[in-house]
Amino acid sequence: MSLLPLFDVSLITRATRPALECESATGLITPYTFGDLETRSNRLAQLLRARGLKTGDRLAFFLQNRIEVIDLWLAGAKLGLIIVPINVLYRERELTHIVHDAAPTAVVTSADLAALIPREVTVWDVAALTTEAAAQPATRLAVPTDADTPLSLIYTSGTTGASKGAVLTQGNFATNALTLVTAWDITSADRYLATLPLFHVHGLANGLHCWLFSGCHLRLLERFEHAKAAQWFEDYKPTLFFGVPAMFIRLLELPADVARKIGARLRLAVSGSAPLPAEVHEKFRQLYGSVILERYGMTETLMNVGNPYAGERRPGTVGLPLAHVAVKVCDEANTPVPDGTTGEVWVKGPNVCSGYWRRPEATAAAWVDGWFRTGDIGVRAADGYITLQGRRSDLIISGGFNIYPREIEELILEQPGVREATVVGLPDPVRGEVPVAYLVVDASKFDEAATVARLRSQLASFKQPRSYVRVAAIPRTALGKVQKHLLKSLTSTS
Ligand code: MCA
Ligand code: AMP
Repeated sequence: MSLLPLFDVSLITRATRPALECESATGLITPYTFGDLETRSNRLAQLLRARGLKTGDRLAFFLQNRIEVIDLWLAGAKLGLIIVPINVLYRERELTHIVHDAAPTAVVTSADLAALIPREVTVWDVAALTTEAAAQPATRLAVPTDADTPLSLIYTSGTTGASKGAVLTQGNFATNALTLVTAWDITSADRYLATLPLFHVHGLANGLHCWLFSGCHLRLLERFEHAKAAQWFEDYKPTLFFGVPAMFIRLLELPADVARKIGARLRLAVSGSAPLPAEVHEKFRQLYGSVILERYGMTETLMNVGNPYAGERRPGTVGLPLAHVAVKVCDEANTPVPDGTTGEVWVKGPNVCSGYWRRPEATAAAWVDGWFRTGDIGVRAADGYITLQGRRSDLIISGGFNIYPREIEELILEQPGVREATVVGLPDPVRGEVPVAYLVVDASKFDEAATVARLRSQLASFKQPRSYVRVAAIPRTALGKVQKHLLKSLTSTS
């Protein structure tokens, strides 16, 4: 199963229907039909072909949400390219790693972001590319593709510090979208307000694809800004909203009468990417009259488990396995445990990616007999509902963005005067968790301001430690393992 026939349900058969409105940073709203999207992506595909791109070549984008991301994605699917989305918040260290690892032909970006891209890779300006594409023939170029044709390399933080590219195929994306459109009853009558970034799978594989397959209407916003949320909901009147818990927590700040009106039109609100606290689920229901549907996924697997659309959406749980996804909970010996017993969640199905880009060892470590080890710890109740209880690794999730402490620790340790560094996630009322660094320093050599400046230039904003706590020693077990739980209660010694 490749993607184009599924996209064509909208691109071709709904060509004259309004498909999309894009809001620019200045508030200007531009409408497009599905036919416009077909033509724009055909012209872009012609240009990319003329620039020498062929099946299997990588093409990266480093862009805020805008229509050109959709053009690139569709052109990539048509030409069998491997599109590499890059988080716009990434900075020098993260960008250098991704361009070295993925080796894209070029990175498509905008004038305001171009200076951040490492020099060694070719940069294509998105505005120039779009202007040039507009002069190309509108005829479709489409190479043969199938379920195994890779469509995207999506980087996901690795426990070793360097992120790995999950190789997602057309079949993975097609399975995910078909499953979700069916499970959540998304139809062409829906109106989807898209504020999630298109460089991660929540906004891309769920948001964009559910829209394209169902033929519903989309309003694409550059990014989520909580101060504007009430006005967006009021203007656009969405029936569908997908968000991370931080967004739902922000939405609890709206006045009760506004919330009630929004909730009356909202057919479905879906939360994922991080745990949704049960009290947020309940407060949202009280304020909006809408019961959030929480689901669970990963970059490597797209969506795995979700609360039912028609049945009970149980707070604090991620629900039941989605169609096509097999789930088991295993102990340390890789043996399935009985219901009610905690273990690691393993998944299997056509939604699961084919492995990590050029990382055979990491791939071998994550897959066992065709099952993918998620690293998430959970328990299944007797009636099948799954509750996630934590993670095997010390991954921090802040505002739905993943942070591996090791990556930050490695950079801090490179700074003068730092003898030891450990980063842990502390609770945060909006973002769920935020990173905090605990340091053992040589006070005569350590310069905190210089360290902060260095980290800001090298790593994404959401990875910046909210504070740098100096301690006399990092607590360790007899075997030398850092006891992160003890650090959380430590206070500064200087
Ligand atoms: C976030 N920020 C941005 C952007 N997005 N800045 C510029 N452009 C963006 N597109 C950062 C800023 O650097 C700033 O960092 C902070 O967010 C803004 O803070 P604030 O305005 O207070 O926003 P907020 O109300 O805290 O909301 C933050 C957010 C953001 C909008 C919810 O965290 C977000 O977009 N999260 C979505 C992450 C996501 O899509 N995850 C899916 C991964 P500073 O703190 O320095 O001021 S896919 C996944 O996990 C799996 C597969 C799954 O299951 O879905
Ligand atoms: P990513 O690497 O960005 O794909 O993040 C995937 C991780 O996000 C999963 O392994 C989970 O730890 C976490 N996650 C996603 N959805 C949920 C959820 N509904 N509840 C708790 N954790 C979640």
